[in-house]
Amino acid sequence: MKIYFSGAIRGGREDAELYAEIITHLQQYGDVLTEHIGQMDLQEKMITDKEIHDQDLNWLIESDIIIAEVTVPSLGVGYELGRGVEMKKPTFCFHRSEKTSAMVSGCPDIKTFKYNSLLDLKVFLDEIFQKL
Ligand code: 6IA
Repeated sequence: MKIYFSGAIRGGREDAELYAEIITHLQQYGDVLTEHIGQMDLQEKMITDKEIHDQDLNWLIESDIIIAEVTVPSLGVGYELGRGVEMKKPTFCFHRSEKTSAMVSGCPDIKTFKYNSLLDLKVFLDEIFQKL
């Protein structure tokens, strides 16, 4: 199972530690293609935006499922969700905020969950992967 985990990078890194915890939890279910999203020391590298886009799009195409943490708003995450839905990938979004974008929570092809704690989130993830 190839898992595409999506979380904010230029949108803001305040949840980076949480992304790392989610990725560790997801790794029991498969290969997380976007492991770098949880790296605390993520820095702009000598890689062009086109290379980032093309690499991520290839991973998205390769993936079997998309899991996104959308509490920190991110243009890139929104873009990946839209492309993933077009590709008919099973797509799941999680947020702690009261609401998230209507374009996410209102999309019938994205399953959106509000959660309070990492433990809640892990329970949701376990249910999702057990049903696949
Ligand atoms: O708009 P954002 O940067 O917040 O978009 C975040 C989303 O886009 C993530 O889910 C990633 O899959 C993707 N993304 C954005 N920037 C990068 C990136 N930057 N590397 C890989 N995926 C990215 C490389 C520079 C980095 C080392 C700081």
